[in-house]
Amino acid sequence: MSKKICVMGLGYIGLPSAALLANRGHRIHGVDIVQEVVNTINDGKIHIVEPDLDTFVRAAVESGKLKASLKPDKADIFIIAVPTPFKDNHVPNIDYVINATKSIVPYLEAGNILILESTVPVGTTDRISEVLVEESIDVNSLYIAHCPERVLPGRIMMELTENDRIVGGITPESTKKVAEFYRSFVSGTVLETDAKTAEMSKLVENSSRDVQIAFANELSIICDSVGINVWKVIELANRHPRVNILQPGTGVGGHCIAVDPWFVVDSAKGEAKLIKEARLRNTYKTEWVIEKIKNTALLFEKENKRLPDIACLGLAFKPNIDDLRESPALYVAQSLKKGNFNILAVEPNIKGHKDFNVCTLEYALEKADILVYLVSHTEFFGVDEKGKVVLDFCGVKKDA
Ligand code: SAJ
Repeated sequence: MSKKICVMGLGYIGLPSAALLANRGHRIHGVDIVQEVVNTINDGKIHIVEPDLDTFVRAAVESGKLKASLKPDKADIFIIAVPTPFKDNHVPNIDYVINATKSIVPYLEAGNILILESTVPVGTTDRISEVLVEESIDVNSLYIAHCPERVLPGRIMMELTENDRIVGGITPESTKKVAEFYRSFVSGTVLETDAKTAEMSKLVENSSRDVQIAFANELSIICDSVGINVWKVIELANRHPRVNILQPGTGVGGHCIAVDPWFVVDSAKGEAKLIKEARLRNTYKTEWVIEKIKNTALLFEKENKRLPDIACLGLAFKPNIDDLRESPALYVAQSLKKGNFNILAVEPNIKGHKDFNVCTLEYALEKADILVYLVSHTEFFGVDEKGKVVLDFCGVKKDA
């Protein structure tokens, strides 16, 4: 049955969810605090890049099922999908979640569903409930649950419906009601639990990936120090039926995996030692990459009596996307530039960048003295390196 749904936050999760639900026949009132975002969406356009999202948003707006606004409205279901960053000391900042909650207070009615999709520290869903009580809302008349988003940037439209979902309510009745809603559009399994368990499950999914990537990154540093090809070692070790080592790289970027482990560290009262160390190792890997490039450049300078032109191949936070959020590759290129090295920045997925004259791959291959692979974009495999000095941090030359 068609519902009126108010989606708070029209970013990487809120907008795809809003567009998907509108295309399933629901009436969506999307809310964002940025006027430009609201205008763009109401024009049927998008402000983020994600495969197929433009088609979904255009169809949703043209059909009149999706409208964006700066203010919430009455609805049957409220979905909060706002960012949860951390503060300077890695302590989680849930201000956006709390503000979004307070802003819907005037519109809440008995029987409404309130879903928190943002990734949050353990206890935040209960905190929402407390905030509502403080605002004189009868929370017993609402269904409140956490249903963490789990979609992979680049595959969002697909994974929104195909992934299994976890629903954890503040009461068993809330869990049941919210799970029922997700079952109406998710083809994956909808798993029921309580709010705190749902919150922790989401955090450990990303922490688990961070720890595994840290293992691969540490391995890459060890292999480098003893002169072994890490990609070959991983390929061979992964032939064991119960071993599945991930890929080393320039570091861990994006808005999720490098953030969520800190939420666990914050909740764990000193016990999250491995998770914390993994996070620090992944950050260190990026600094190690910078040092390696600098040393190679200085050696070149010694031999050639001039500083080399360094091609930084890839700026995005992972392969084949245009997303530069918390990108280690971008950080490497920026740090080298700050250190007065000559940088040729190549990123086939973007048009330009404020810090660099982004050039074509062909130009960089011709002009550079040192080629540095930072992101394994498809375009970089098998290129003619013209005998240049090459540093590969992301496995473009795995088999070399
Ligand atoms: N990375 C490696 N080696 C690998 C895999 C990834 O260095 O073997 C790096 C990537 O290059 C990138 C970073 O890790 O810099 C993160 O990329 P990712 O593809 O692992 O994940 P995200 O950040 O795009 O999305 C993650 C996903 N979580 C998991 O796979 C457990 C996604 O499902 C979540 O919804 C998303 O975080 C989120 O929003 O929390």
